[in-house]
Amino acid sequence: MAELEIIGVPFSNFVWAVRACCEAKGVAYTLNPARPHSPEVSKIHPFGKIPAMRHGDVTLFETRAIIGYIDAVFPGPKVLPQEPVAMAKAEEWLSLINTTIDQVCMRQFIVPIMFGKAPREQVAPAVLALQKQVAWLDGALAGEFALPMGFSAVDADLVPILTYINMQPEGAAAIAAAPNVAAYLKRLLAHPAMVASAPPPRPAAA
Ligand SMILES: N[C@@H](CCC(=O)N[C@@H](CS)C(=O)NCC(=O)O)C(=O)O
Repeated sequence: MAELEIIGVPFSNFVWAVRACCEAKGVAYTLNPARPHSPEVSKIHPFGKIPAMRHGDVTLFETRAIIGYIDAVFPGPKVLPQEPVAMAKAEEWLSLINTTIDQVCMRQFIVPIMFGKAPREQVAPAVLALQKQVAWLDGALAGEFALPMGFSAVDADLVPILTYINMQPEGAAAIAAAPNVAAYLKRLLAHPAMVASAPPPRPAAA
């Protein structure tokens, strides 16, 4: 089978999610640590975002599409449920994470602080929104988690975002006030798929 190439810097939360799914399935891949808007990425993603993927003649962009392709084409444990209700629940979570939680936690909070060096007061609205999201997650993770698969694409998608916000005092405080989220993050961060795909320490100026 052709070589699978995951394209994108490893400290991207979405690149981490795709790599975690590969690790969970035992799928071999090459990581091409290209930055957003680099020629390798822009050849595939119309707006230069990461991750992108190449597998033989197949190129893909968008995390959800890449994970779906890998889960369908490669052997190994499924990271997306097959049963209709569980599948719809997973899609519900993935959509929520990719469109709403990522927007607040990564685009409006982590990226301005860590990459843009934005002053703290500039991200105050995002902190309020993040606190609401983490509080909601705490309730959602309280009962029986909707996806009893041991490890799924939902975990791969959510854990990197929670990890990044936990590195900042405002995010760490929100997680500390949410015991179910804190326990979930601790448990999932120890999962071999998350450990094997974890990004190296972030470069000083990224
Ligand atoms: N909807 C895309 C979002 C990808 C995305 O936002 N990637 C970030 C890095 S985590 C990126 O490339 N940012 C650069 C930019 O938006 O210009 C997906 O699910 O893959």
